[in-house]
Order: sequence, then structure tokens, then C-alpha cells
Amino acid sequence: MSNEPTDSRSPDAVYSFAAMERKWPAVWDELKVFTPLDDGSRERRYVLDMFPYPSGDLHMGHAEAFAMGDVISRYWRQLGYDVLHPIGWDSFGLPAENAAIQRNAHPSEWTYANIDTQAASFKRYAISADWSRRLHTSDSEYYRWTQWLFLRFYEKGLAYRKDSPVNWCPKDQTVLANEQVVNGACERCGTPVTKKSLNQWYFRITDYADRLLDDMAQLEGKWPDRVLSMQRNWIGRSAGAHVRFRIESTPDQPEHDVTVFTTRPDTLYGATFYVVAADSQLAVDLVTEARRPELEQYRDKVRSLSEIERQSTEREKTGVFTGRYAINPLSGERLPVWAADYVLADYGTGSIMAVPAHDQRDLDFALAFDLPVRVVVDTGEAHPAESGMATTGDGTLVNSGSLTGLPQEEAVAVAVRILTSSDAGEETVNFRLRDWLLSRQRFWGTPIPIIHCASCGEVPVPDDQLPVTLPENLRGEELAPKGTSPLAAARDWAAVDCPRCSGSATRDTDTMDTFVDSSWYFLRFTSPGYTDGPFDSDAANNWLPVQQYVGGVEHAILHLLYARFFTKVINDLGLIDFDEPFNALLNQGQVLNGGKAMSKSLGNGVDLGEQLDTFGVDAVRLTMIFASPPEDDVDWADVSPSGSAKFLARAWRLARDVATTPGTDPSMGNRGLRSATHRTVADASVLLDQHKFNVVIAKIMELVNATRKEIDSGAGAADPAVREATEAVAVVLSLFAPYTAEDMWSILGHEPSVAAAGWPTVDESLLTVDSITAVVQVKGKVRDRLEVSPDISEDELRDLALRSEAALRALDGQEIRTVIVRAPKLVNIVPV
Ligand code: ANZ
Ligand code: ZN
Repeated sequence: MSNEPTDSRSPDAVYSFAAMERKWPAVWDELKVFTPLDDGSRERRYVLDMFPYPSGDLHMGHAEAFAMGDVISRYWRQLGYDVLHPIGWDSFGLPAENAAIQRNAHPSEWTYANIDTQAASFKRYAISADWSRRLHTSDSEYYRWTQWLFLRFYEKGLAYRKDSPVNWCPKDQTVLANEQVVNGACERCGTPVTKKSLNQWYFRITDYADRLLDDMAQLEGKWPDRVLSMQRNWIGRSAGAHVRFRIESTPDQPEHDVTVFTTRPDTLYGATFYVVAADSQLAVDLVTEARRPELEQYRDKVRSLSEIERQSTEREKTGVFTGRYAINPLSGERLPVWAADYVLADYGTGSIMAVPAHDQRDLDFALAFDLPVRVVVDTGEAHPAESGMATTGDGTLVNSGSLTGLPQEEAVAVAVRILTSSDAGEETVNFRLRDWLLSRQRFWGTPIPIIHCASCGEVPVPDDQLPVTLPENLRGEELAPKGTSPLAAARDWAAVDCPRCSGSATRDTDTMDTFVDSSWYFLRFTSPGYTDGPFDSDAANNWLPVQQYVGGVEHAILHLLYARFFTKVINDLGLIDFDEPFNALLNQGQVLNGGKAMSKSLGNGVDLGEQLDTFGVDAVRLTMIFASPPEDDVDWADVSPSGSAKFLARAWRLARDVATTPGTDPSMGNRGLRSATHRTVADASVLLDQHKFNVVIAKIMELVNATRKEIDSGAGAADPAVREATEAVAVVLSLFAPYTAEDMWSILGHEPSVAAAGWPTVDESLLTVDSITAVVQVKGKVRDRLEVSPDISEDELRDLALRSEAALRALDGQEIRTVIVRAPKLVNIVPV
């Protein structure tokens, strides 16, 4: 199949994907067919693929994902839109750093070598990208603006520092990323990982929780429902109430006011104890001196647990009594205050009123420590203390003072009213979403542009001193984290003069989470060379929101949420006039092999390069797309790239065989084939809008067959309808198999590129059915069939029927009593 070509137009020319792959990339580069005009002369459309991480060469997963985005951009280009389809690399991150440590190199060496490899593969794969807009987030001309944006967030109070726990290996004295903690132990030395408190940077994304949630209404129907619901759960809005409790004084401790967040204020009379998060400051503040040692011991134990162990519902409940009592504001009842690890320090207020009858976690705790269980909502179910099951259903309030007798829902409202009027609480909304911890004790990331000065405190690096670039002289082990960021070890780099007082100061040595880099790259693509800001506002407003975003569902939560957050903040900064970045989202499926994800350990990986060498780029692309709708997985064990290659050769031979010249008027061509062509194009438009790319390919296969049939057994290759059909095949195929389509287009005598051909115009009159069969019966028996127009009148049909020789023969001279006509399909002639 990769034989060398003879002259394409000669009758024995053969399809050679290798020759096409050598010929066309240079032509596309030179014609700049994929560079948008960007002059406003055409309506703009922005198609974006989630940009790749340079982990090695491209793999089958890339081949699938990027094929889908490419179909859409090529389709929209054919429709006449000015399409922006850029490409770049998300090139900061841990793998480069680990590779550099192993190879005693600088992370940039590995990173940029991989980028070059991937770029070459993308070009071969014929991604219709505008290469002139290529960017890499690890280029200082890019991260300069990541730093600039950070400083704008900082000025708005949206970037701040606070102490927070990190994974810590006590043996290596090293901060560990979550992925370096394996089963609760350090990946390198196996020592159990503990938590250490470190001063870290956060983005105040919680300020935007409401908008992030509410604005999802704009995305309804345009993003997959699954992604929207994952985002909703992550933001986790819950409506409830704050309730204030007073903690009684003790001989050694003063009174203390505390607040809980509850979604069930109706159950206030069922609270039998109070729990504070053991790892919170509040626990330390509340505990009596007599109980302090016990609490400290317990806190140590809690700290040594991994997050997974702590969250496990299987685990037995543990806790310690603090020696204090809380007063229920409604009933005046005294509740013992416990410290336990099932209450999270960073959710709600970090402490709860425990209602064991109606909350399973509280019930488990009550049963473990022999605390009372009081039913306050009668649901008709067994008593929780006996069944071990908290009851959460609807019912009537019991044992609840003035709430007694109320239906549950009404009791919520009444309880809130009482709390509000007695100033003991109020309605509130709570979010699961936490602020975004963005600092990493890592080297290969965007340095945080802050300087720490003993006398001035945190001082932002002045804009005109950006970028703060990474040192280039660190290699290998020097990059390994040692308790703090490796940048702290680069003393020359870290030591600076304070921009405010000129005293000696140090740079912040943390770098940013790589999700920061990818939260605004879609803006930079609209003006990648811009030097007066992160992007040109006009360009961004012209192109965004992205009309079609394509990427994996693994980014359903964080990346998309962060990008939405950045967009809203940048909108608030007045730099853009839209506040959602991605109008539509398509999640492509995975490529499997034999029912399982491809992996080294399973040995079921398929090498993309080998597939391309064997079958050609077009066949691999076509196979990916033909296998299933884009959202579904493709199992490489079930597909046939060789079948795709055969089909492509078959399509290509149509072009070789066409015997008319470009511009030949198709109107005299075979009407059946013309109809098939126009119907295929019309159907393809509808199907493409619905992302049913695989069905479009099936339709094209049918049209190729019909065209071949016309050449072989109809009017032959000189039929103008054959040219019309073959040109349509080339244009539609250009979305899926760009090399083959380009070659066909040129063999058909066209220039300069099929990508500029324009989508074929559908002649509506050819779509209508041009004849249907009417039957002529004599005395109810079919005697003749007539091809008639579907809108024939009854009179016309009657006249035609009465001229039917077959019908007259059957009448055999009998006189006609009556003629029943049901236009357009039936005439029944009844003799006397
Ligand atoms: C009393 C109560 C009674 C509750 C009842 C539930 C059922 P969501 O829906 O997830 O927001 N809670 C509050 N803060 C907590 C924390 N920091 N750690 C663990 N649990 C916490 O859950 C809110 C409910 O979870 C709150 O309502 C509180 O228990 C608990 F029959 O208050 B509830
Ligand atoms: Zn200073």
C-alpha cells in the first residue's frame, strides 16, 4: 500500500499514503491554510483542544482526541468561518523534574526535546493548527504573564498565604506531592507520611463559588451533563443554618461562643452531644487543662493518618472528651463537647451539633461512646439505638418543645425563625469548595513573584521586573526538594534587594501549581506575541468564548473550574467582556485494547508510530473516528485500520478515473447519483452538528460505492454526476482523511487546497423524491405500475391509468363501471 506512485492521473496510478504524507505538509505550511485571517471579514470560530503535556511522543489517546477537534475545525473552515485552532504545550510539571534528577540534567532539556518530538508527530498527523501561535507555558515570555496575573489577583486580595498541612516524609525531610504518597508511605523510602504545617499560597476561589455555580445555567445542554453535575458536586452548595452555642465556663476556662453549620435545624432538640474537629485550633482552645494531655496524644495519632484512612466510613469512630459543655440555644440542654476526627476542620465551621438519631456518623459515635440517642422526627422506623440505623426520612416532630407536632419541612422553617428572632442563628449557605492551594515546593513551575522582606513583609515584584525567571544552572539532585522548594537552595537566585526599602530580602521560593498555567492559555492564543499584557483584550473579545473545547473527562473538575474562575476574575479586572471561557465541551472517549485501557504493565499498548507507518495517517484517523461516536471509547482490538486504508484507496481511485474537466456543469448528469450526492452532503451537515462523525463516514462510504457503480455500469466516468460526487467525497473526506482528500482534489484539477474548497452547496430540488410508484388495479388485482410525480393530481393519475395497455388488456373490452383514484399511489378500475 505504500508503493511509490506513478503519475496520479494515469489509469494504473496507485494510492500511496507515503507519497502524500511527504508531499502535502510543506504545501499546507506554505499556503498557511490553517492560519485565520483574523480581520473580521468572516465570522470567527475558536476550536480548542486541551493542550498536551510533553510526556514523550504522541500516543493513541492523543491520536483520538486531536482527530475529533480537527474534524470540527476543518468542518467550520469549509463552512466559511474564520477558524482559530491553535496548539501549544502545558510544559511545566513534575515529570520533567523527576527526569532531570535521574539524568543529571535541567528540566528544560527533557521538556523541549519532548515538545519537538510531539510537534513533529502532530504535523505528520495533519492537525489543522495555526502553528504560528504555538506557545509553551514554561517559556518565560508566557510565564511572565502568569506572574503578572498572579499579582493582579494578589492586589484584589484573591491570592493570600496561610498555614496549611502538607504531606511530609520525616525521614527524607521532604514535602511530598499527593502522587508521591503511596499507601500512606513515602514513594522513595517507604516511611509513613505525616502532615506538616507550611505557609502556603491560596487563590480565594470560594469568593466565586456562587457565580461558578449559577453561571452553569449558561452551559446547560452545551457541556456534557455528567461534567456539569461533577462541577456542581465539587462546589457542593448546601443550604442550612448557623446555630450559635455557648460553651460554659469552667474553673480554668472562660465562656466561649461557638457556631455550627447544620442542614437540619429541625433536629436541634435531638442534639445529645457536640463535636469539634480534633485537629482544629478550636479543640486546643476549648480543652480543659486536665484533659489537654489526652487531646494532644489523640491529635498526634490523627496527624499520622492518611487522608484516605480518615475519610473511610468503615473505620471505627474515635475521639476524646474535652471536659466542656455546650448549651443548646433552643432547649437549654447541656451537651458534652467531644473532639473527634470524623468532623473536618475545614468544612462548615469545624464543629457540629451531633444528632445521633438522624445522622449515621453521629449514631456510630454515640454507640461507640455510649452517648444518648433521642428521636425527634418520628418516621415510623425502628429506634436507631436498636437498629443501628439513623433515620433520615420525612416525619413529624416529637420531643421538640414548640416544634413538636410539626411536619419536618415546616419545622426547619420554624426553627430558623426562632433562632433568628432570638439571635442564636440564621439561615446560611455552605460550600464544599475550598480555596485553591496553588503553591508547590517544586522547581519546574512558574516562580511566585513575591519578595519577603524582614521589615516590609510580603512585597510584590514590580511589574517592570517581570518575569522572575527560573535559574538555569541547577541540575540533577540540586532539583530535589529538601524540606522546602529546591529554589531555596539556589541562594544567589533567592537573595534580592527589597523593592520597597532596598534592604536584603528573599524571593518566594515556591512555584505555582501547573493548573494556574492552564487557566488562561486559551486567552494567550488569541494574541500570542503580545508584549503589553497577558493578551490583547480586543483579540480575546473577538475570539472568545471558545466555540468548541475538546478534551478528556479527567479534566471535568479542576482544570475547567479553575479556567472558569480565572475567566471571571479577568472579567472583573475589566480585561475581557465575557465571563465563561468555553461555550461547548466535547469529552472524547479513551482508546482501549481488548476491553482495557492501554498500559505498560498489561502489555496491551499499541504504538501510534507503528500504526501510522503501517496504515498511514489517514487510515488511523479515519479508524478512530469511524469506530464510534466521539464520546465513546474505541477498542483497537475491534477496529480495522486496514479496512480504512482500503476504503481510502477506493475513494481516491474515483478521482483518478473521473473523465471530465473542472467546472463541468453537473445538471446533465445522472439524476440518481446527483440525488445521492446532495443527500449525502445535506445529511453530513446535520450529523456533523450532532457530532455523529462516524455516521458521516458511513454515508461517504455509500456515496463512494454509488459513484463507482455509475462509472462501471452506468454512463461511465464521463458522466458529470461522477465528478460532482467525487468532488463532494473529497471535501467531506477532507475533515477526516486530509492527505487523501488533498490528493483527490489536486487530481481532480483543483488548486490550491481542498481545505479552501468550501462546503458543497446542496440543491434542495435534488433532495426531493422525484418519482413514486402508483399501482393500477383492475378489480382489485395489480395489473400495472406507473412512475409518477409525488404531487400528481387525481385527474392526471386517472388519465394515465386509463391509457395503461396492461390495464386495458385485463379489462378485455368490459365496460368500466367506476374508477377509484387515490393519488398519488393507486387507481382501481372496476368493470360492470
Ligand atoms: C445536625 C444534623 C442532623 C446534620 C441530621 C445532619 C443530619 P452537607 O450536606 O454535606 O453540607 N457537618 C457540618 N460540618 C461538618 C464538618 N466540619 N465535618 C463533618 N460533618 C459536618 O452536610 C452538612 C451536615 O454535616 C451538617 O448537618 C452537620 O450535621 C454535618 F439529622 O447537623 B448536620
Ligand atoms: Zn523591605
